[in-house]
Amino acid sequence: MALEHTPWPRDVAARYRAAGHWRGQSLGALLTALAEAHATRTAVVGERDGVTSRWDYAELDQRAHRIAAGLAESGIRAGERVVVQVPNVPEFVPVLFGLWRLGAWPVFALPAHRRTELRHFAEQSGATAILTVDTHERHDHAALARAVAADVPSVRQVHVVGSSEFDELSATAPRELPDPDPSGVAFLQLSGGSTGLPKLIPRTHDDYLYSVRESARICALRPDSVYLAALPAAHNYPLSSPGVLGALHVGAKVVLCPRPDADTAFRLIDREGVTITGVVPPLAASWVQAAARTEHDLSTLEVLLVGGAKCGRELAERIGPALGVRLQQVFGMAEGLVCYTRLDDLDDLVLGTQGRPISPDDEVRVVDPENPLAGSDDLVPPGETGALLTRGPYTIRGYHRAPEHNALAFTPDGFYRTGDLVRRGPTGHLEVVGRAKEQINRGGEKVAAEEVEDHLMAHPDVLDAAVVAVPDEYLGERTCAYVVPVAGSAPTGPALRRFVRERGVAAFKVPDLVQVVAEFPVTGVGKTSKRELRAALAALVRKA
Ligand code: OOB
Repeated sequence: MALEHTPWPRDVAARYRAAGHWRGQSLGALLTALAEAHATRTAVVGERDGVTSRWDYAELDQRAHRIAAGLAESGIRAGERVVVQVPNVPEFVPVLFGLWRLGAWPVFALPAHRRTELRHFAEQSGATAILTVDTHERHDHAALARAVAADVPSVRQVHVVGSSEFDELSATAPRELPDPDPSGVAFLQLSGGSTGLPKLIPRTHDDYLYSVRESARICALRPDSVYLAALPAAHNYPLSSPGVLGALHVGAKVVLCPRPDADTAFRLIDREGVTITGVVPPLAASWVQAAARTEHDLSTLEVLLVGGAKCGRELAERIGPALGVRLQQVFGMAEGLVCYTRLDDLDDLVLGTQGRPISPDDEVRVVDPENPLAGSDDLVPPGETGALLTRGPYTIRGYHRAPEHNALAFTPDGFYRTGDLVRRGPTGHLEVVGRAKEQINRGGEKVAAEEVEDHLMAHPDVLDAAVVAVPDEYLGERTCAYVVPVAGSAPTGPALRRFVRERGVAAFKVPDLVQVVAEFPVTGVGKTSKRELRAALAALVRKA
């Protein structure tokens, strides 16, 4: 187990327990407590195939018990990994709690992921099952899951929400199952990644529940709050910041939005009396525009969280007036650290920063941005830009089964190198000013340059490839792939884009632009430096 999960040092863990951050409650036990406290209050509202379901806490609890028992009966054991690719349908919630009750670890795929990514998640986690839906947005997810199961020997089962098999499984009589250790791993989240395919992030019951509880408090969730999960709920942000779990934690109502477009979201905000939701900046911009001409009543909406990518000041200033909400910026990462602007912060902080950490025990270092391995001795002066390092009671100490990557991604004393460039103000609020990692943030969707380069390099006509960010008015950034062809070949942009798509990857990773060039520029001493190459190309594109 040591390689799979790098635990916090014993004395540090004891400190987090003594401080009351880690309370020894499992996520399954949380639902039991919620069902006792709020039995008849509505917990989950969602739509699948045009049918709306509305479950109270007692029913959610029952469903989770039955799914846990059904999965146990089908042979899934505590500690096994289950790749979950379930979009925003109501079943998402009882499926999660069912797995948690059983002590199996969900591996959270996004609906956009395709064969290559799912295969990687299954292989990397050693998953024994995939849990999915039949179709979603015209894509056949059941067929995708079966194809992956055929490729990955450890995967023995595929369960499809909405199938008769799953209905039967969900009708299994509940049974007593031992409560998993709250200090153990509860699930694997995905990293945005900057090298190769996404890394898997082990989060424990204890650490996750701490971030959920504090997020709910910081976002002022109450039992009569209504949270709309507008983004795919499996992502850390809509799941826990404060998200689906934050809302459930206080006995509030969660509404799962099948698509994040303004028409769908506004309809649900109006119908369900939504009070709070979270979006990425491009979505915030489109909601701001749509609000001017909507016939839906948005007056119940109190707070709009915006994060996942930088929300520029201009957009930030438009959000409150256009939507009649208090803006709350959130800067977080699946690895842990989450920062929020506080609801009572001065406007200047709310509009101009990405917030401050959740916990007094979140440790933040802002270090020399030129030195990728900077640690404790390389702090920049207060207020200056540097690379953000962090450790704390809900930030992991290592990725799942990735010892070599861990040696680079974490300092010897356990700080996570976020790859973000920030400035820290006197109030502790952070302003995200850029990025040192080789990742493109496409409106909140993270694309690792190297991952796309590897796909391009697999094409027989491609000699070399470099993927860089291009500034984009709507998404913030888009991807541009620069390609040097093999002598005598002439690959075209459309052909290369099709090639990447057909390798079975999420559509958001297919390069937005492809430029075929004769050669990459070289540095003064004639060496090809990929880092400088990217900077030069990015500058070129910006000028154009
Ligand atoms: C969230 O999580 P991830 O894991 O998809 O991405 C994390 C990365 C950060 O390291 C940073 O580069 C970027 O996304 N990011 C932001 C940002 N929020 C995230 N960059 C600038 N401004 C922001 N407000 O994206 C995530 C997880 C939990 C809560 C919110 C977002």
